Amino acid sequence: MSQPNEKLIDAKQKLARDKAAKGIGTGHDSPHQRDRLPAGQRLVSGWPVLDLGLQPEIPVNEWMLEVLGAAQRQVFSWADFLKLPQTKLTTDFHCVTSWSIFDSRVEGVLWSDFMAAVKADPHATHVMFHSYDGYSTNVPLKDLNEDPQAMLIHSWGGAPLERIHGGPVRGWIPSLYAWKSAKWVKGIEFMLKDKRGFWEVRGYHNHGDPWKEERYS
Ligand SMILES: Nc1nc2c(c(=O)[nH]1)N[C@H]1C(S)=C(S)[C@@H](COP(=O)(O)O)O[C@H]1N2
Ligand SMILES: [Mo]
Repeated sequence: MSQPNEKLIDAKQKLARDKAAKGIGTGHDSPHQRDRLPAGQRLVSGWPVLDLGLQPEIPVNEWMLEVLGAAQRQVFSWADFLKLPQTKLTTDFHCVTSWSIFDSRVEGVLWSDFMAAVKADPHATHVMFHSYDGYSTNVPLKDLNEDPQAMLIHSWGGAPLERIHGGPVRGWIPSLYAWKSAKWVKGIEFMLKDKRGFWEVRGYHNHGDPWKEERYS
């Protein structure tokens, strides 16, 4: 398939708008206590696949990661990316559609190590992740910098990240709902002010903290 699945996108957008209109899942105060399973989530055994109906295939020798926006432009090839410090972590992952998975063994580059390798404008406040399927998602730099598990991953469960899950490289931000973890990442844009990404303009919450149930807005 070479076109996004518009029916699916419209249905998800409608669901988000309906819930938001009823005040469901629009966020609530919570002491930021990190119950391991956030409210409204259930643990699943497999790892579901969600996308826009496109699963781009990018061979690693063609894969590139561009740093753009309020930063010195930089392009990482696959080899460049693997030269950055590599870290293995075991983390949880929570999707707004209510599934959660525990104990994913992931490997890749910690956000803090990525930041050390790029020259971002110190005034940048947000990042837009851009993907090979046309997807995008915005994340405050504060969340990335304060999540010690925020990464760009290339491996999951001890094997290369499968294409269906965003390989060669995807974002991995366990402190936010999974839609903030862009699959098939091709660009990281530093921004001096916030701008909404693909789902954020279609009724999803702008922030997406699972422990505050920031699902829709
Ligand atoms: N490039 C891209 N990244 C994406 C998406 C997408 O459609 N395209 N979907 C998001 C959503 S809504 C979710 S829930 C997770 C799903 O990741 P998974 O398919 O590996 O479970 O990826 C997120 N990242
Ligand atoms: Mo999602």
